[in-house]
Amino acid sequence: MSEDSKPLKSCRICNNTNLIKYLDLGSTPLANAIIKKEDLNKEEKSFPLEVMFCPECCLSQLSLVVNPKIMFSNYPYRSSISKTFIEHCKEIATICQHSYDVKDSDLIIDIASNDGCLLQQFKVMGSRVIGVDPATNLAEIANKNGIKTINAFWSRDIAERIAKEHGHAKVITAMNVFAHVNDLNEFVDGVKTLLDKDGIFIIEAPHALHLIENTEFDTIYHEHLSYLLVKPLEKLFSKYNMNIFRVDETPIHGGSIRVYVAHNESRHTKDPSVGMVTEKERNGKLYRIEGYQSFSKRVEKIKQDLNEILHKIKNDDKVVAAYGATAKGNTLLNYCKIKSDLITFVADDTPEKQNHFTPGSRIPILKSEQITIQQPDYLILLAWNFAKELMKKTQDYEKNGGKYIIPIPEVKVMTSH
Ligand code: DWN
Repeated sequence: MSEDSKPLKSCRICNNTNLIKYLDLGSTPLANAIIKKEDLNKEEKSFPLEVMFCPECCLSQLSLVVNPKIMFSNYPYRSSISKTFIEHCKEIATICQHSYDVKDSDLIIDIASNDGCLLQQFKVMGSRVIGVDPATNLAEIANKNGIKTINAFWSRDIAERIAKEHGHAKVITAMNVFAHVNDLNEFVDGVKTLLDKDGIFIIEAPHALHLIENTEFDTIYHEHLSYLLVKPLEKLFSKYNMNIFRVDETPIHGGSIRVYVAHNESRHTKDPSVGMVTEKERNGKLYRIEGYQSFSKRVEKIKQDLNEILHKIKNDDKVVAAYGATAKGNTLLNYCKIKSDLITFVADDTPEKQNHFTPGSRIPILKSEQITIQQPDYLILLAWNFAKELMKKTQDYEKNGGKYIIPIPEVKVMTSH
């Protein structure tokens, strides 16, 4: 793909061309395109951000595909910053060890392995691990940490290369990447090629059920091409003689599904969890466009409420800062048209993000020690999905009278207890 972006022509799972738009967040810069100080005078690229529903297979997807090379070749997000996520990775490795008999000699592949956060847990267990990640900066960090990482986008070629050099994989994981992929056929083809006959492929991604029910519209940005339900995924894997045999629901990232996939001829049998989750999707009216029609109104209300509260705080001569220079935060700030006159700085513990500015809203990103130093009156948790961890980290701030603002599912001022 040479151009910066291209319109979506048809559904990426069932090729249906009659897609229905149900949300338009306007034009926004890329969510992780943080800005260096010396580039503040440069114009930023913005792209339309619209969500379409496929009435055939029920997949929600963006109307536009931004060139992944622009978004992922150098990536400022580090999975290991959050202790909650490290614990989460331990849980996944333990499930594989205990429930699927992963042994020392087994090969574990993590697609979009970031800084090696998940593979570290499998390595500790003694497994052979290989990561694949397109971000050169992250692959460098992972390799330095002893996690063998191939710096490339996942593809059938990469899968064949690994199979030739290392054999087939017992477990292939794809954490927070499946929703980022445009060509799902190439992606699944690669997985099918490398996965052992009784191997398991595990996808984890935000569940569109929570996106809609909890108005988590800030998780909509150009990196997230698809908003996943189990039903369309079942349709996709059936095309590859593969099937979903288990689905776990997990609260991570605002509510995610962990989907376990295997070859049809494998020894894995379907358990009731799959039907239970599709039942929830059906009861949530997510298989018909009607289930999405109140969404944009609820999104609009959050914009209104957040602006009201931030302007009132400003009029009271009080100061607001934020914690978590998140991708989702950039959708929220840019859609709500909130800038540095309302939020003085965003704290973040990711070294790659510090001393940069947020895309569009151009708020300075500083070290989190500034929360104690500057003691703002309010702290908006843009990483609301890690609210518990952030509140624990800022107990002194709260003891000194600080208050938290949580923007999703509805704007609330709150304390940790
Ligand atoms: O899918 C994606 C998810 C998994 O991660 C990616 N496309 C992009 C990214 O989205 P995000 O930036 O909205 O994710 P998080 O995980 O909510 O980001 C948390 C941010 O908060 C990071 O920048 C790190 C920061 N943080 C921190 O500074 N101190 C987080 C914690 C827990 C902390 O203690």
